[in-house]
Amino acid sequence: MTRPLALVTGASSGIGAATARALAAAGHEVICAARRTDRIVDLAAKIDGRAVTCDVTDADSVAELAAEVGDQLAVLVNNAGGAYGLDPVATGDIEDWRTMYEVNVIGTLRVTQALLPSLVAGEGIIVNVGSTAGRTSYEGGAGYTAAKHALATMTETMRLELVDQPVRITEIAPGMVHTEGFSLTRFKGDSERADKVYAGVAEPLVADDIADAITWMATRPPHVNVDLLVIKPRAQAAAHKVHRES
Ligand code: 8X3
Repeated sequence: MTRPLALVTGASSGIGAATARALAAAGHEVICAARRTDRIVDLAAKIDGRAVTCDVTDADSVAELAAEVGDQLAVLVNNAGGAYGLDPVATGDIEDWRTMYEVNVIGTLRVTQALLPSLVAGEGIIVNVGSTAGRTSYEGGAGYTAAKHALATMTETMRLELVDQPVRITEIAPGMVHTEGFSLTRFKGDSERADKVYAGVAEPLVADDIADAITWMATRPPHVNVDLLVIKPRAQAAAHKVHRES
């Protein structure tokens, strides 16, 4: 039997890799897209999927990805993204801001534009991986919160514009998720600072928690649009309100 086709960007690690595994377990053929070819080749082999090397900031690369997808797509998970730096606005690094906007916002736009016809043809769903950072602001986070707010607005706008089309437009907004890469990227490889983010938090979310939620969103019947799913660990009541055990 033909499996419905799913595509996950940023599938080389963390939430993306976990989501590729979860969608495959739920019966999808999954295209794993990311820049790090060796990682996605391994993952695709394990889940009987396909690996496509792709940089969402590169138009040619995304065009090749769209060609690999073909004319029908059931699930697009726009997961490629990330945070770079935690500087105040006054001293924020413009290149960090540019990178965050390029990957989280323009990258999602580029992939979405390229695949929208296939998603409409496949009565598909888009799951944009946003963040609680797209719903609130916090000191030092502005480059990232601004990008995730933009992503949230893009998602809402698309849902308005495509209301008469057979495609679902959704966002998942995770809070604190302990993955191998997120905080390490934010602190540019400084593992001590990265570890402090999760210090004392009994149970931060893990990538599988988000993958499970995305898979649930994607496997609802075609008339059910989960507009926005905000998901945080029990120990995190708000961005600033995290319970830590000393
Ligand atoms: C990750 C959540 O709190 O680091 O998207 O912005 S946070």
